[in-house]
Amino acid sequence: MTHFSSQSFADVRFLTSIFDLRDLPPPAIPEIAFAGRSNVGKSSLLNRLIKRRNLVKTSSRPGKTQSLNYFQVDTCFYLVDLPGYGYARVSKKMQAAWQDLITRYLETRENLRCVVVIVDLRHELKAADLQLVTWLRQTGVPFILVYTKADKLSANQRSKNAAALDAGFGVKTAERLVFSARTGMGRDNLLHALDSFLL
Ligand SMILES: Nc1nc2c(ncn2[C@@H]2O[C@H](COP(=O)(O)OP(=O)(O)O)[C@@H](O)[C@H]2O)c(=O)[nH]1
Ligand SMILES: [Mg+2]
Repeated sequence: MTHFSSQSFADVRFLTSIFDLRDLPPPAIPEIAFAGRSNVGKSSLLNRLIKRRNLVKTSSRPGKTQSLNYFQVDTCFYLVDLPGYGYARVSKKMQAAWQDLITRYLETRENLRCVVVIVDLRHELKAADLQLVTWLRQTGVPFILVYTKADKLSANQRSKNAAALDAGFGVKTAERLVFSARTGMGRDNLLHALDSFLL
């Protein structure tokens, strides 16, 4: 059994894009989902995690990923890139459809072990992120918060912003980590955290 902390992702492959939950792969192996606002750096985080340059397509054009994108790591688990939320320039109807898809997925997916909620360390607490975290708590879905794009801030600003976000989300230091897809900062911590959900 391969675990995250082995850090060897011998075989990571794109499996499928899901637009309809009836098409989800069989829940035969555990999965970890990655959620966040559009353009937060979700795909970049995934690529850094699996050490693939651009297996997960990144884009400077927000609001692009509209499907659940499945990646399979060896025969052991799935990583799921969820559609980004909170992109103002898509219609309200479209946003509602996305939210409905994600909510139903998170509520019903039996092999889902953890949701990685990714937020931008540079920004103040956003309502949509707090809403998701609150909902995950209420629903009882395990999650971990990742504050990303840390390379864009000084060490001082990092701790200041992280403390403000901690207070806003109501999390302890152990329930979140600081990350950078650009430098790889926080990667090991994230691997260890995810490992504990896969055991
Ligand atoms: N400096 C820096 N830029 C990042 C980081 N993560 C993502 N980006 C940039 O942010 C933009 C959006 O990234 P992407 O991964 O496509 O975001 P997604 O929409 O959440 O999947 C791209 O231009 C990335 O290069 C990071 O940790 N540091
Ligand atoms: Mg993306």
